Amino acid sequence: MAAELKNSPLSEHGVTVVLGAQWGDEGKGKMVDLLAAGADLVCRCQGGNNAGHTVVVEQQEYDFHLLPSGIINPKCKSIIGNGVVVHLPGLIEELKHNEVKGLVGWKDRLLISSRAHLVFDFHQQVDGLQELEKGSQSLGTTKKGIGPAYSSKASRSGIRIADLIGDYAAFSARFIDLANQFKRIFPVLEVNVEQELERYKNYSDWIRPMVVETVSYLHSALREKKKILVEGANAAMLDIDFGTYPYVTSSNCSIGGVCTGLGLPPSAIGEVIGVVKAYTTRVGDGPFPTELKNEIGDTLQTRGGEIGVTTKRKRRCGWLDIPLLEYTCLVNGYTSLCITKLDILDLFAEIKVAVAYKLNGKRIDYFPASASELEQVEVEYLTLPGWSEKTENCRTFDELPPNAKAFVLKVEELVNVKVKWIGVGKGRESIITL
Ligand code: 2SA
Ligand code: GDP
Ligand code: MG
Repeated sequence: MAAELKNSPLSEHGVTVVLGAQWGDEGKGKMVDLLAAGADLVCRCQGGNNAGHTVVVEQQEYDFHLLPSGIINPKCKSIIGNGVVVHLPGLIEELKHNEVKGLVGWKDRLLISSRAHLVFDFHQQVDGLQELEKGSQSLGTTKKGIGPAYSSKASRSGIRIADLIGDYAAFSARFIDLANQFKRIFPVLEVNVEQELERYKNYSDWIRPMVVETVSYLHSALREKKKILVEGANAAMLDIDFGTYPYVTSSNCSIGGVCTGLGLPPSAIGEVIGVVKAYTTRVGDGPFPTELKNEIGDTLQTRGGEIGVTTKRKRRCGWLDIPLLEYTCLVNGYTSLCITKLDILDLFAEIKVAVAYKLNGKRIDYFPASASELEQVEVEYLTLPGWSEKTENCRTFDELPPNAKAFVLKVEELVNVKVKWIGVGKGRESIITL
């Protein structure tokens, strides 16, 4: 079992939240796994199995999509909250796949909200068809049915876990209605209703023991002063409201999603950790001001192993973007930062950091709301000297090369939030606590 993280902010007085500060894949999974060693509960509040969170323990690499990254920890309960959309075949597959890698005892630790909505296979098919229809305007979704499932939820025809484990005849009728709704829009959609209903009957028996009314469960945990950790999925720039709309996912991946996705009031929230990759990546389409479509970008991609955990797509890479971080900090109110993947920058002679955006030659003091405006910004960079030294084995801030320290302190100064952790490798041990 992992040792408790030094400087852990987990407290009996406030829920600790881990959020992605860029476009996702910042290394939230690793941070959550580390913090989970001291947690009683680890919760997912939004998204679905579009997310891909990697945890590396003694050379074994686990990938989690719907499961909270704390699931490995034998001492804490893992909760899939009401704001998550759940594809049950995907969840079963994920459990099997990670069992092979050594995940044990999850049955006693996994709890699922009765209010969580279901993602059906036809939602996934529709996701693919919608992308196809958009052609060159496609969003580059993961095709996991996330958009269509949240659309069903918002249009009030969605089906929840509570419906599945309740009256099966009522569930069946709603399933048929929902499938027909989509078939009217997409006549090519293939849904074998009979087969699906039979399959879901089995799923309902399988899932019943794990289903909980998680709002009261969480609030009793709060009263009992349990240590609660929330794992954000995706990231602020993919937030349906604050991200680069329409190139976003369909949930609130910023702080608001923690409250709505778990039934927690803002007053319950304590530390908000923003996880920041030392450079920027994005997977899928949409504007990306600091993107490097050159050798430097290719080097970041290969050195960083920047490949989607869910879809295996190559991630686009670019320099760190401070205006973006300042913006997501406004929305999320980070109380501390964790900078990850500093080691990936080890070999660069010079490292650039975007410090301002200009439009029509003038600096702007807001983050553009429209994708087309964001595409037009001119980026102003600060160039910092690299350190050309391996940082992977550094375990204290003092052991880092001077220029690496200066990079971290510069980010801290520019974003104006304390950096409390620095990642220098994939494994649990590769973390520096400040
Ligand atoms: P969706 O499937 O409707 O949520 O896609 C909408 C946009 O959100 C992006 N998105 C992601 N971006 C980064 N990481 C994600 N998880 C996987 C990973 C992604 C993968 O950990 O690598 O494997 O490709 C994630 N999930 C959704 C997506 O690319 C679209 O731009
Ligand atoms: P998440 O979606 O935010 O949980 O991140 P992903 O798991 O999608 O992608 C992050 C990748 O970076 C994973 O392969 C992690 O194992 C890896 N990683 C996390 N932190 C570090 C770090 O500090 N250094 C290096 N080299 N890799 C890291
Ligand atoms: Mg990821």
